[in-house]
Amino acid sequence: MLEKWQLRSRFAAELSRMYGNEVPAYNTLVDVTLQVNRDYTATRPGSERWGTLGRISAERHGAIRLGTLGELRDVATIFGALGMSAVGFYDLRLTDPPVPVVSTAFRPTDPGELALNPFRVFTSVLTTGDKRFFTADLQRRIAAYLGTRSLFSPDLLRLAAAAQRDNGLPEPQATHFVDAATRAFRLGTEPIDAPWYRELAHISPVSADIAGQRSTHLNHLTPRVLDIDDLYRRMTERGITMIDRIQGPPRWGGPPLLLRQTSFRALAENRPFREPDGSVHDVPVRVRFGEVEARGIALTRKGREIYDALISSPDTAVWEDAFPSTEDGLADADLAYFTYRRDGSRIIREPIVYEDFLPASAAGIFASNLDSPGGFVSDADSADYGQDRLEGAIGHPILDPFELYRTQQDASRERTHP
Ligand code: OOG
Ligand code: NI
Repeated sequence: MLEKWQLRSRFAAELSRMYGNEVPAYNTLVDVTLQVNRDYTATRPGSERWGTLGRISAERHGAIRLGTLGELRDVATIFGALGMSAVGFYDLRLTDPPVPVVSTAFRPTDPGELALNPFRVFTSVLTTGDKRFFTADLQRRIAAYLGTRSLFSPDLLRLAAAAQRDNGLPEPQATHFVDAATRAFRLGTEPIDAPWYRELAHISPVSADIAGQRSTHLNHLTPRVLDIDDLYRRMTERGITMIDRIQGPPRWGGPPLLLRQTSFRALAENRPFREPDGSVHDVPVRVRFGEVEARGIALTRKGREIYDALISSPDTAVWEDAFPSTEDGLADADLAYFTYRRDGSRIIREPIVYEDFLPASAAGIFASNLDSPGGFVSDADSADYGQDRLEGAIGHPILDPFELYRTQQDASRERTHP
């Protein structure tokens, strides 16, 4: 019997292999990431407080984009079988620039499960009903198109339900399940309806990527690096053009905060497009890319408010004024989360690593990797895509990341009492 975490860990490894075969620059990114992490841990004693080299070497997040709440329900079944729950609600319609999606992240929530394998997937759903992007006529045609596709085979969903129910799968079902789940996120090979894709791409490239084809695909896969500035330098030295900056706070004198990410644009990939006269020809499409991230300490709501107010400032001094530059200072001011354990008569405090995402960085990732921003039909958005609608599809409440960190902190404190 393979437990859920073993299925998760196999799935993450299979996706990584598939993505590496299809997007070779991803393999370079993973190689350089491993080198940076080895060098970092070798020269910085205590760096395993941020995660063991074993966990970090296997650590990835993926991103997928779906068209409907029905597709979200199916994905929740598949990820549920892998021990991943929906955490956090991200409304990217509110970011600058707005993106017509709402998102959540599927991930393990228990610290023990995260240590076994922390694989997470940022999952977005197209807000087809958003009047700012789509006219009523186009909304109808998008819904009709999406209504006729099925992303996941009945076999895959049946195995997922069985794994969910039995807390894992025996062989050979486990292998079938992981293979089928991996294949569901491969780049499609079926010809794309050219006028339809172009019509959507003209309005919003994200909508074309989501609703312009009959399948979904893994959009990027992100390894975790311990020193993202070093990684950025080494990738640039290898001749890989990264986006112009690292998203998130600048490098500063204090402990790493939340999340810093950067990415490179993938090369254009040829996709078959079918014209109305029936002819099929290759068109270069840039959708898949490579991203890398450094994870730091999880901030409390209070810490997060400061962070959000500063996020556009590249000036290190501004950050050093606003945040205490030591873990003691962050803990005393209740700005960040920690765990506590007793070692003899001493209490040892460790940072809790941020396991989630940031809407501003997510919007930046969407925007930096699309060919054009797309336009607006009008400025009123009456579409209802709140958290409760996603929860209805998923069949569970979306968990609040702050609550998860606080519960972990409080539970660890409890255990230090004799
Ligand atoms: C998801 C973008 C969000 C991140 O790391 O913030 C994301 C997407 O491009 O579909 O992956
Ligand atoms: Ni990402």
